[in-house]
Amino acid sequence: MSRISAQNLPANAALPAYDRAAKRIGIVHFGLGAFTRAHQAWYTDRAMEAFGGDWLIAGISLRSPTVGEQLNPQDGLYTLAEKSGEGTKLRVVGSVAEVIVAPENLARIKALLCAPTTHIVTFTVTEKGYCRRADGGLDLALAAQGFYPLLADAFAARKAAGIGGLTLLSCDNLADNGHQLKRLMGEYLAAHHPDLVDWVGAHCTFPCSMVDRIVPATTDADRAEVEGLLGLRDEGVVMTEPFSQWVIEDNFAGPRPAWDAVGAQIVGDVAPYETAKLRMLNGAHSALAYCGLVGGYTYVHQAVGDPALRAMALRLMREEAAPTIPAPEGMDLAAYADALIERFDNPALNHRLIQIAMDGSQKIPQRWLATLAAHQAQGRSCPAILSAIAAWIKHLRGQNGPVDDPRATELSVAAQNAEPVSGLFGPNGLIESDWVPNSAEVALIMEGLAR
Ligand code: CS2
Repeated sequence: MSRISAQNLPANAALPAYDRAAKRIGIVHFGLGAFTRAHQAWYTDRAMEAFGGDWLIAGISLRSPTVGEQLNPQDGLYTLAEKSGEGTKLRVVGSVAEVIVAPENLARIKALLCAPTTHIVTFTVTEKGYCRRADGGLDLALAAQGFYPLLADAFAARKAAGIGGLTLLSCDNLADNGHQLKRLMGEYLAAHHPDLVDWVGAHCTFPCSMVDRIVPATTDADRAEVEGLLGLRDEGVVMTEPFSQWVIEDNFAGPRPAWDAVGAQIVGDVAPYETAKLRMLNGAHSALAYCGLVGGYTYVHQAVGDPALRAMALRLMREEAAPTIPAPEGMDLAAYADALIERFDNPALNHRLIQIAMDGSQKIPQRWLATLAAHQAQGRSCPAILSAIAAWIKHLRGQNGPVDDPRATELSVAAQNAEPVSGLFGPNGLIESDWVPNSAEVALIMEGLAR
């Protein structure tokens, strides 16, 4: 079976209706995984199709050659399959021009980051890709292996050549993602390139954004299914749900694609959207992941189909998370919770709980702990989140197999204690946050652990 490429595009999938060969790269993206291909690259593809512009994307992989091996032989083309109970809708996405693996191709990366036609750098490097220490500061040793030195080099070259600055747009599930990136980049520059701090402050921006689309990791079965539909082999297939949302702070250093004309919201303040999404969607997701795995389920739709887990997820969203969120204008948080449950129910996605369970130490603070802290201040407790914490501790104890987390070893040791809560949370805990569990909360977690 031949590989999908610019020469043999299939007739049965929607194709990008623009001349890719005539377009230039305008965006450099760090971490071109499945999520970006279902989200930012798809928005950019439709924006170029409807409104033009030179916004092809060059993806940078900091370590793994896999995505490059999948996409480069296909001219960067790949199929996006939207799946629901009603069937599968295909679109061939044309916005990715090339994928570059960092260590071997530093010159190419530098040329792209320094090109006057590159205006935006986007990031989906996951929570751990920002190289934060437990206290939130930049881990300089880790940062040396990440995107920071590449950007610092680019800033130096742009400054020297008198080229404009860049918009640095974080698309990861971190609270205040743009502000965090700005602060961390600032810490890196202060340590290694203090001469660039003022230039970056004057020429670059770091908008916050809220990104939302459920994108399970692609499996061999997914690739085989799309091969049957296309009559071509596509190694870069991405599966996703019909829903998508992108809210971006209106804070660009230069031009941008017409993302707002194809569904993105460009707003003054992203925080209310981001808080609602992190505490409700992602909060419920992580709770379903740990409680669902402990309950013997594999996929999100199975876990949320269990009446007790469904009630737990609804309680977490409606009664625990929602009251702590200043609702975005015009948004009804109760209706949002119902819509999220419906998305979790999607029977066609096969979204693995173990995928969500990964990197809990990086996710839990913004998903659960901020909610717990807000309620504690009012003298209320959060039984759904506390039961999810008990399930996370069981996960750390190895109940669901090996733990995939950058801090797995120390977390697993702390979780083995007869009273594991104080080793994980609070003043002597491994996870820094404003939430210090009180005795009633510890008791509820211990009850959950005994169940
Ligand atoms: C999930 C997210 O894997 C996870 O941790 O909670 O990737 C989630 O699917 C997305 O944020 C949805 O937008």
